[in-house]
Amino acid sequence: MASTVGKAAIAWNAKEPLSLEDVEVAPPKAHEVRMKVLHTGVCHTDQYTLSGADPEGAFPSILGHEGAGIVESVGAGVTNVKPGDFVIALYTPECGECKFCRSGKTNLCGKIRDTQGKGVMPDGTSRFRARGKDILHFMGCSTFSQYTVLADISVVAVTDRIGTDRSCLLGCGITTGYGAAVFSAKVEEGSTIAVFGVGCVGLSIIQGAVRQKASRIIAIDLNDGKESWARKFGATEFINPTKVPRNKLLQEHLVDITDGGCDYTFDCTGNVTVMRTALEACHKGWGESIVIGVAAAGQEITTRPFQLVTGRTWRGCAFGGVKGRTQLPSLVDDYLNGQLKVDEFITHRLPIERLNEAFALMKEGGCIRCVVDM
Ligand code: NAD
Ligand code: AHE
Ligand code: ZN
Ligand code: ZN
Repeated sequence: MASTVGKAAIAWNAKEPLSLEDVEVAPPKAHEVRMKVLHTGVCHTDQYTLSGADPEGAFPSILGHEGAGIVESVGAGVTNVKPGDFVIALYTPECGECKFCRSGKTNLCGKIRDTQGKGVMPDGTSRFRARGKDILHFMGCSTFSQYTVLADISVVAVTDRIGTDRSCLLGCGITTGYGAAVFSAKVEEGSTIAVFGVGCVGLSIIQGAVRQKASRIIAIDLNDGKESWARKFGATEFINPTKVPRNKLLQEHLVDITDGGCDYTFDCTGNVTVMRTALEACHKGWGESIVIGVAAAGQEITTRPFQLVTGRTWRGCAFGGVKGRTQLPSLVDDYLNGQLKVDEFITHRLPIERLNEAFALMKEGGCIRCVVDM
């Protein structure tokens, strides 16, 4: 097999716009898959890494981790997909064999995590070259490229009846929020929940909580424009933290209006002060706060240990606790059966040539998800 050349949006350095250029993409080695990316979403985490805040951020690299496309070729020993299959890229792979996968306790497969975090394939090398230099991979996906190479355990084949412009969003934001509510927190019927940050992830938590029949879903965002979004997805209340009455702390206000606190709270902002508020807004004795937002290098969370002594639980999850190869096909079925909203998240569409504009849209606050046509 030969290298192929396609366009990719390269992040040469943190804080710089991506540069669209030709990239040489080497053929897949054993247990690797070369994928023609057809659509990619742009997640807040791409912006976070490009901003330089990610301790694992390394450059030059090809970002993007919310992508779907078609298998172009496979290396030796690949049995789970074949050329022509429609696939979703998985930044949380699933090998089924490692200690993590066998534990039944987590979706955090450990098989390739070390090399993935260093921006290389499992054999320690990159498949991308541009301007005579090796370019790093990102989150095992690099979907801001027309062609990318992934480990075979980092792809799942799904029916294309959904369309790759929709299935790409199941590669991160929608699955992350929905999974956090349904599979990680396991929100129960009648629960009171609070969601901090009404982006794609927060709206997906709301969608999951509606499915679990939560009775109060309190959405919280600094942007008043998010109220109508939250209510459209099923939130019962909306709070702008800057408008909390009588100079109360937001956590005190939430405890007041919920007869002692929330059953579940979710941070989808990546702000460590918000994470504390979310924990302290939980009900004494049983409330659980789930951290989803990613915080900048050097940031740490604090609270009084008494908050935990008195029965609140503080935890987090990645990719909603979802095992991609096992569970994503059924989420696609849910979409096809009308039980999972996906189309509603797409506020913008751009061609690859305008991918940088997706980051500007994210900052403006009116964009839930921008789908990029590769
Ligand atoms: P987004 O930018 O679309 O949404 C974030 C929302 O939070 C915005 O509406 C913003 O106005 C709001 N916000 C920011 N600061 C706030 C504050 N102090 N109080 C209240 N609201 C505030 O982002 P997204 O794509 O939905 O991602 C949300 C977070 O989750 C990001 O940190 C992202 O990196 C992270 N993320 C984590 C995972 C995971 O697996 N753990 C997966 C996807 C995204
Ligand atoms: N690299 C960062 C952490 C970034 C992070 O937490 N990533 C999430 C996915 S965000 C998707 O939008 C994740 O999967 N975490 C688990 C993992 O194994 O990376 C840092 O702080 O070093
Ligand atoms: Zn993401
Ligand atoms: Zn594994």
